[in-house]
Amino acid sequence: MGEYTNLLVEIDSEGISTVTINRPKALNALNAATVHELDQLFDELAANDAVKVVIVTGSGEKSFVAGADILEMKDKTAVEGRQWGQLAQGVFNKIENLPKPVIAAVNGYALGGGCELAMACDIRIASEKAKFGQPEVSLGIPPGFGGTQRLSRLVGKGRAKELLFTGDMIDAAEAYRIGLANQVSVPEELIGKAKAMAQKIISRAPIAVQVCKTAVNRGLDVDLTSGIAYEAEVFGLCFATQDQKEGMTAFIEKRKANFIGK
Ligand code: CO8
Repeated sequence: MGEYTNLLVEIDSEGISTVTINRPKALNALNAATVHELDQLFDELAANDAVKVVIVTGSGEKSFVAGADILEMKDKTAVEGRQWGQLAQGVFNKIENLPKPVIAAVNGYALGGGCELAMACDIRIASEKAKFGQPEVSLGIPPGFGGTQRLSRLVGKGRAKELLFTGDMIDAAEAYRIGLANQVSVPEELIGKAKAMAQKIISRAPIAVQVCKTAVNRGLDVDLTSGIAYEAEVFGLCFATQDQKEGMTAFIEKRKANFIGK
């Protein structure tokens, strides 16, 4: 793996890579250097067969990611602002489309670009200390890293607009209630919970899991008829995998399946 200044990267023997955004002095705010590092890292994670599931978290107890770096952004021109938004959007799209599951372990503030990063992940587990919000309108801008699009897809139009228009922060319980967080954990168990979920996913048939991810993502971009048609295609293709034969044989033989990802 490459060398990173603002990211801590671990890969354990089970295939779980834990990526920690590490700029604690700025509450892990995303500056351009960090976004470029994420871009490079997610290419590496995609290409590394030893990595099965990725967990994204923030360093320290207080913050996941407190947004895009406001100091770096303040004097941007319109053209630079658009380039900055497109850069991060591209990286977040890469995370969303990584052919492996990505779990956000939201340990604290997930604001602005931090909430958008969490939403680009497949699943969000929130610490009881987590706070979510899109406070951009207090800074004179709308969200620019996918927030206006992903928030409404996750929590619905009305709730998304309320959060976007008011800039209010919500706690983990409210995030769970509206479907922004999948689970809430006591802070000490957050990473353990994320790893337990990762282990469970790793024990399932990898190609089937990957196909679920792609089908859900693609389906939300197209009409239902096209999404259903895509599902039929990938459903059929999975019958060409050894894991499909293994999974069904194991069921019939009343034993645990041993998946190989082929
Ligand atoms: N950028 C830069 N520095 C930050 C950021 C940030 N987003 N957030 C916190 N910091 C820094 C503070 O400046 C402070 O630094 P210093 O110690 O040098 O003064 C340090 O982190 C600690 O922060 P606080 O002292 O403010 O800590 P508090 O516990 O008092 O407050 C908060 C914590 C509530 C999280 C507070 O720091 C805060 O409100 N932060 C900003 C949150 C925010 O508005 N985020 C959204 C940013 S905009 C964004 O993400 C837009 C993305 C899309 C851009 C599209 C462009 C086209």
